[in-house]
Amino acid sequence: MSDCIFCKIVGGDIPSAKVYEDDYVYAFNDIDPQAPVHIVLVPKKHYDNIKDLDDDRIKISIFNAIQKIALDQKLDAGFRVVCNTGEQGGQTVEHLHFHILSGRNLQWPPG
Ligand code: D5M
Repeated sequence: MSDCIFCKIVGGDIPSAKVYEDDYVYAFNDIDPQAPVHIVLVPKKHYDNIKDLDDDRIKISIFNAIQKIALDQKLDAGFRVVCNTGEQGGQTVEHLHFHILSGRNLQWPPG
């Protein structure tokens, strides 16, 4: 989608600090980190949210990427994966994405 921030990041039109990439997903450091490690993982193809994701190859890539990032970044003390969805879920960018947060004690339940 031409007006989507994350599509522009995937396409290289907006700069990002790349953490991981494969054929289907791209991960980069969040611009407004909520923890010492805060990575955003997105499918390269635009989906508004997880309800629209219809491609099993991308579903597999997402889980694969989370595992690889956790290992590569040595998130051994723990981490959290968050997929804010919709208005009540706190989603502000309407391109499916997963936050990977680590490096501090994360509270539960979230606010
Ligand atoms: O999270 C959307 C997230 O996207 C939020 O944590 C900021 C991040 N963001 C927005 N623009 C950028 C750019 N340009 N680079 C890196 N990170 C960015 P949500 O779950 O929708 O609230």
